[in-house]
Amino acid sequence: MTALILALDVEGREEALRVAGLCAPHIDAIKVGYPLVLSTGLPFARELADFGLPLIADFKVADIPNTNILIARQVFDHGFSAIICHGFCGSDSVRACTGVAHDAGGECYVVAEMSHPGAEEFFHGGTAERIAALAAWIGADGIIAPATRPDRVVVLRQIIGEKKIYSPGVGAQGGNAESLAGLVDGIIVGRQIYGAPDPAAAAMQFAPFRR
Ligand code: OMP
Repeated sequence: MTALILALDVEGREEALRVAGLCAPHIDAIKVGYPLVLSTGLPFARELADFGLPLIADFKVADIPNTNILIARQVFDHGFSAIICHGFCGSDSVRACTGVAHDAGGECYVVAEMSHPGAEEFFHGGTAERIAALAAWIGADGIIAPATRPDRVVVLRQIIGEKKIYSPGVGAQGGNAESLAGLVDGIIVGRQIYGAPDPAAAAMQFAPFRR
């Protein structure tokens, strides 16, 4: 099964609860990032947890190991089940996030290659491959790889083997879920769902893909 992860990039408590409430029966996890946390505060995660879905903290953590540890502790102390960190800071920084995640019984995902056009400027040329290898070697739970470039997901899959791949870029960024079938463990979808007139119906459109 491929999970459907809602990127809840809305601002404010009311809108977040509205969209999450409508979509909860049709999704497998909620990803929370800066737009929502900066507008509500981290403790809002406890309210979202009431929907009974895993919460993924997308802070793309990218700092020295000690700061990564402090950030990751905050994340897991507030009820998240997974954290996303960057890989380009190196093995010690990734190990810091992964260690806190695993101590808390959670997971850590490492951004191997981003989905937007500018990502090619730095992630291509071997960097994404090196980050994926690092994620596997450190014992992270998986990587983030671009739905906008399924060919790159194929390459990164060969490196990380059976670890999970979560893939953003479906919908608003031009990627489509069908091209990722059988390749990834989860797709991350934001605007196509939360920006739709009927977010529940938009989420339900991915039902065939989740089976
Ligand atoms: P939409 O483009 O609205 O579907 O949202 C995609 C979500 O995935 C946003 O929360 C992005 O911040 C996130 N994302 C990417 O779009 N590209 C990446 O390379 C990595 C992420 C991420 O780590 O989730």
